[in-house]
Amino acid sequence: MAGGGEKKSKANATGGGKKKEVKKETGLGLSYKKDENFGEWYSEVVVNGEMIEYYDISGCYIIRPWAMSIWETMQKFFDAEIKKMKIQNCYFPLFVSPTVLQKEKDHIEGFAPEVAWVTKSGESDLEVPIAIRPTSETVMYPYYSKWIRGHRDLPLKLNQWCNVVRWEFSNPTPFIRSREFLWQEGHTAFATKSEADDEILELYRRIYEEFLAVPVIKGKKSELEKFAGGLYTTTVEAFIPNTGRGIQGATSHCLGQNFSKMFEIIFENEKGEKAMAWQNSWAYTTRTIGVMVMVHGDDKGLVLPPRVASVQVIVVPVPYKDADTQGIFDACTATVETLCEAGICANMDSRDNYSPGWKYSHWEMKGVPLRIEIGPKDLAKNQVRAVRRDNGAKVDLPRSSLVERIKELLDEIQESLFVAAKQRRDACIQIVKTWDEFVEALGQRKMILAPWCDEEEVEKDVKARTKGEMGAAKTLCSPLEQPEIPEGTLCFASGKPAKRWSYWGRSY
Ligand code: 87F
Repeated sequence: MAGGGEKKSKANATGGGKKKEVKKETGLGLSYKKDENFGEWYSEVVVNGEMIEYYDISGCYIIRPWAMSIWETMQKFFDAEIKKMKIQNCYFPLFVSPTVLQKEKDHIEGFAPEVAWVTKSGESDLEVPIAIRPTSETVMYPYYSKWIRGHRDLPLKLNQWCNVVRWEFSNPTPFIRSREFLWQEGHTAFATKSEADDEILELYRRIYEEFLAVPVIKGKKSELEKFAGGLYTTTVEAFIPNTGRGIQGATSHCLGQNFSKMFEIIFENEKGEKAMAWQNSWAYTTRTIGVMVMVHGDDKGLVLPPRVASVQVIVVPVPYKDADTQGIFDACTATVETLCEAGICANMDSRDNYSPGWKYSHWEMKGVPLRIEIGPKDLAKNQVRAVRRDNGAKVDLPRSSLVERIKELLDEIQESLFVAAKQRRDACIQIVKTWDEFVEALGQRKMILAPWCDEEEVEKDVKARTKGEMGAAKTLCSPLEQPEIPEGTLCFASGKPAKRWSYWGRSY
């Protein structure tokens, strides 16, 4: 099918009886409801909200300006923060030679089916096929080996913003699981044992909570779920109440000396002895945007937190019959100017081929946090009407104190999106002590906090015992902030003494 993606056409074909009234009236609106068909709702909302266009290669998506600007906002924040930490940006090639890729063979083994290869140039076969990076350890670390000679070369702290390709086979979803995605990957090397980077994990938390208004839990991955190449993995975990699934939001690995052994990242320490570097790596991806859409979006479309919205305020003129149309348009123009001068991202929708009602639906679909309407009555009273996207609340504001009030409103929206999302997430958290309670909570799509013996075999057993149509349960993380474990607390699954609290559930 030309230019069409798998999901989009399906959405159009199977819309059936669930079409909403608004769609008939305006040609806008969504055919699926978030609570009724979450998967189709999500596909529709990212397309109709103009974030994504489907592409003719499955699992690949066009990121449109409306979504790219969100990525750029997060990138600007994160990039400035890591520069304060003396982390430097660089760029390594997209292509990996097979010999270098093989170097990491122990843990590449499980990942091998996902590696994409270039085998031809034009009509002729390449002498040696070339892999496309799924991650850049094997690309970067040979050069770390070359550049790190003495202890004065350390620490080496590099980051790159780039795309990676992982040829996923299960259920491609825009932002959440795509075959090509954007990320930053940080790779640091130190002279002494480094811990997985707490500072970076805190930046990831801030991206989710302060920018995307999505609550996350900082935690440590289990042995089964960690990156096999490292000593341990930390994570920020989000939760999608509608599907009852946890989702890894970003990750930071303590690699120990595993890679420096493999790649011979060896330096002479202060005593003149040979030593191996200690390493961390960490990443967050465009998945962040998908999580935000899933958490905040509603039946009218996207709901963007003000801090990441490229348009924070949309001003819509509401002319009426023979009222002073020019006066209304001038008031709109002046309002946009005033707001922009104050650093608020405001725009006017001055198109004359659409009605105000159509424009309301359009900007609601795109998730703009605040709408300002100016009609004849507002003009006469020297006021504007502001309408919140998150809760539909309407308030009339005098033009004299507009900037302060709009700033307050945007802050309030940002805050209340987070509070509401946290309430919904927390309502899904269930503390369980026994297997029966666990099974019941899983059936209710909960994010389960349970005392655990922290044994790999027991997690494998839980997976096996919960296998089914919806997918097995696994650990999401052990929260870094651990509730107390009273003496004698037993593991919910094995009955052995519990070592720590862990979150469990189905996941993306
Ligand atoms: C897919 C294909 C080949 C994940 C893969 O998390 C290799 C891999 O090594 C692979 N999928 N991984 C693990 C990535 C680990 C690590 N890399 C740097 C990160 C953070 C950034």
